[in-house]
Amino acid sequence: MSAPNKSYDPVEVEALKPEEIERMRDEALAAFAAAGDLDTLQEAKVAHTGGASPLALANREIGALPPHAKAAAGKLVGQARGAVNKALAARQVELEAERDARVLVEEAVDVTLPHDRVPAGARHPLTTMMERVADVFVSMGYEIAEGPEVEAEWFNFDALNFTPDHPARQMQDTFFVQGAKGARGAEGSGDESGVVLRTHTSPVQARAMLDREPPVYIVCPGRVYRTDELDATHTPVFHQIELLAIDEGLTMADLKGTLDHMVRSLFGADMKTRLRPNFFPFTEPSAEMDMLCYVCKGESVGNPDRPCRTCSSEGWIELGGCGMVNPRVLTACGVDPQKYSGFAFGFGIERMLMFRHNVEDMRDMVEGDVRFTRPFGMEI
Ligand code: FA5
Repeated sequence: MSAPNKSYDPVEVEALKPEEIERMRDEALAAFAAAGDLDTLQEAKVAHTGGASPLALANREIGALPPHAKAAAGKLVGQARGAVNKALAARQVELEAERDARVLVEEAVDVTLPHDRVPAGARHPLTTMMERVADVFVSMGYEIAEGPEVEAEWFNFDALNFTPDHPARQMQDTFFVQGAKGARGAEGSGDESGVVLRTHTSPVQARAMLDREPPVYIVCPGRVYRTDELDATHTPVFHQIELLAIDEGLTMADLKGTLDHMVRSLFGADMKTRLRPNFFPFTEPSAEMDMLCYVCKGESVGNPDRPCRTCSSEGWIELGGCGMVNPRVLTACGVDPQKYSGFAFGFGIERMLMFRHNVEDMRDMVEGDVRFTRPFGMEI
C-alpha cells in the first residue's frame, strides 16, 4: 500500500482506474457464473473477494489517496465489491439449491423395491393350525400334554382296549420299531412288549390318566405315523390333536357342547356339529363327528344351482372320532369308572388344513416348497 500523497490521483493509480475496477468486477462475476459447483465457487470467492484479491488490493490503495480523491475511489471500489458480493451470494444460493436437489435424487430410497436380505421365515401352516386349535382348549382351562412319538405298544394299543387279536390292530397299519405282539406280531412271541411309532395321539390319554389324579383336562397335539402311502389325501407322517376330559358326571352332552364350542371358535358363531355312530375300542359309545360345512352352511344339499366344492354338496364335513372313554380304559389307567367318566376326541390336522384352506393335495404340505407356505402369511 502506498503512503498518503497529496498529489495522488486515483486515475493515475493503475489499480484504481475505473476500467480496471470494472475489469476486476467483471472477472469476478464471470468466475462466479462459471463455477459449476460449490467447491469451484469457494475457490472463486477466495480469488475475487479474499484478502489478496485484486479488489481488496485496490481497496487498500484508497488509504494512500489524498482526502479529495478518497470518496470517488471509495465509491467506485465499494460499488464493485458490492456487486461482486451480491453475485457471489446469489450464485451460492443457486448452487446450494442445485446440490440439494441432486442429493435428494441421488440419495432417494425407493421403499417399493424388494430388499435383498434373506426373507424372514414363517412357521408351517400345520404348526399354526395345530396351535390355533390347542389355544381354543387352553382358553377353556385345558392343559397341553405331550407324549413320545416312539411309543410302547402297550400305550398305543393295549391300554386303549385293543386286545391282541382285536381287528382294530389291523385298522391302523403300524411301524414297529421293536418286536410286535398280538394279532400283527409275526415276529413276536406274544410275550414281548413291542415299540411302535405311535399311530395316533390317543396313547397320551393313557399316559395322562396314569400321571395325574382326576379331574383331567388335557389337549395333546402331535405327530403320528402310519404305513400309508403318500398320496393326495394320505401321508405316512401326519398330525393329530386329541382331547381328553375326565371328571365326575361328564356325559355325551358335555362332549357335544365342547365340540360345538370348538367349531364355533375356529369357523364362526353359526357353526355346529353332529355325531354319527362309529366304533373305537377306547371309547364307548363312539361317534364320528362332522361339522356343518362352513362354506355353504348346508345350503348346497339337494340344491344343484349352488354346488359346494368344500363338502361335495353334502352339507357336512367329517372332522374326526370321539366318544365316552371306555370304562375298561379308565380301569387300565387307574381311574375308578364308578366315580369318574370322561370323553375324548381326536382328528387330523392335515385334513382340517385341506378343507379350511382348499388345499387339494396333501403332498404340498410335506414337500417344503415355500410357494405353498408363503400365502399363509407370517402368522406366528
Ligand atoms: C384315530 O386315530 C383315533 N385315535 C381318534 C379318536 C380319538 C377317536 C379319541 C375317539 C376318541 P382315525 O384312525 O379315524 O382315529 O384318525 C383320525 C384322523 O386322522 C382322521 O379323521 C384323519 O383326519 C386323520 N388321518 C388318518 N390317517 C391319515 C393319513 N394317512 N394322513 C393324514 N391324515 C390321516
